[in-house]
Amino acid sequence: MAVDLLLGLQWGDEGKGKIVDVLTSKYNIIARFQGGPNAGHTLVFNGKKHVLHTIPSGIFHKEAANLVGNGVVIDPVIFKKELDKLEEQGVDYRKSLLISRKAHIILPTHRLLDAASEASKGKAKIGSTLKGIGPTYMDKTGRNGLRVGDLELTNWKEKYRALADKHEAMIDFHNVEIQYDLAELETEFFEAVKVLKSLKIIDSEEYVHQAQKSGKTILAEGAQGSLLDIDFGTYPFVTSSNTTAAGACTGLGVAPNQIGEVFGIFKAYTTRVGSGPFPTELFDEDGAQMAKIGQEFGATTGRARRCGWLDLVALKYACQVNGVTQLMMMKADVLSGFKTLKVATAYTYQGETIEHLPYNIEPENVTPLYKDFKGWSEDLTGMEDSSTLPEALNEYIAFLEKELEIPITIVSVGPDRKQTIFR
Ligand code: 2SA
Ligand code: MG
Repeated sequence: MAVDLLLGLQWGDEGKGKIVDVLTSKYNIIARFQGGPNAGHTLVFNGKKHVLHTIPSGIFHKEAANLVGNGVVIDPVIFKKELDKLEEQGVDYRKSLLISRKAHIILPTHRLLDAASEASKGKAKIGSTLKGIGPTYMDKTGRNGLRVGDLELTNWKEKYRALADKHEAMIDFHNVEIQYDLAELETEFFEAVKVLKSLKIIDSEEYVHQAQKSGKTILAEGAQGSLLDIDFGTYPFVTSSNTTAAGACTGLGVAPNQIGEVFGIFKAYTTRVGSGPFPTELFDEDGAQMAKIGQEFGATTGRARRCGWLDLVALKYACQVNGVTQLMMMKADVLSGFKTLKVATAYTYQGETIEHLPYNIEPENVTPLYKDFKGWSEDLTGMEDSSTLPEALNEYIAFLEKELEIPITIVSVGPDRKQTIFR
């Protein structure tokens, strides 16, 4: 069986967690393939909100297996907290949660290094979630990392110590004030490692391969968004993994010719949390309305998200890089009540009109060109059927489908599982 992918097409927070949860009943295995606890995947059902960071969004479904793939970076401390929360809610994760031996471990000193690196950059900081993501992937590609499989070796603490000592020297090198008590952080870390080691640790690429051979269905769950991809995002204001489709191949061991559907998730408008260029960003009442109605705050850090109009130039680029086969439009309900909606269809770049994403989309380089759409006033949050959607919204959707040449198969009209309209 081919592996289906679900990816964010913007700067993250598109609502991937919600859709994975909605689709999980169709899959045997849900697998995360990149990122780590920088992610915040929000699920709402039975009147309750759940936020997952490292654990796949299929965990609330008893029948599904949930795999943390080799491309993911795991902070045992945050992971343990997530497990504790699941336990409180009566979720029996021991049978269904699987962890790749080849996933890398985030050390306490990786978090400190992240903080030191950001502090040393001053105004040019990335706006990292400070979860140690960048430094951990640096150690992975630098061939110094500690992996889950290492924890099974008797001398893993020696490897840990050598790496942590090196990190301390690197923190000093940044020459910024970082307050920390490493002994305290390590006590918490070693406790959490024990918990991690008690889980089902597997050779995940073999597991995925056998699952495919035996006809099991797999959904790969992306984290962050395509414009935060280390290669194709707005570098250096990106995360440190491949958030795009190719990341699922390297982050799970799935061959490229084994990819099936690619579900591209996007918000009906755009948000970004952290630094970096955002051509359609709004600094007016419209932006404030999106932030307020859409409750646009980081699910991991609580930071306010920046808001703006939908950017079709960037969205086309993301569809192209990922090979999206179906689109899913989120938070359509948040746009109710706007008199006019705008979609950026091109940019003015160096005096010319362009329709592709150029190398540099800093505000001084690009000016978005907008097409106006009539808004709608109807409250969508109680709607259950696509036939009830307002005409103006249908026109908005039809325009996007025509421009992107990909069908929009889901329109989300609220955070709850039930507020999902299939088309
Ligand atoms: P990092 O932590 O080193 O990966 O940060 C690098 C950039 O990537 C952005 N980033 C994110 N953007 C949106 N959502 C993310 N997850 C959380 C959420 C974020 C939060 O779901 O709301 O709570 O603030 C996420 N993770 C990383 C980050 O903002 C940097 O721009
Ligand atoms: Mg999020």
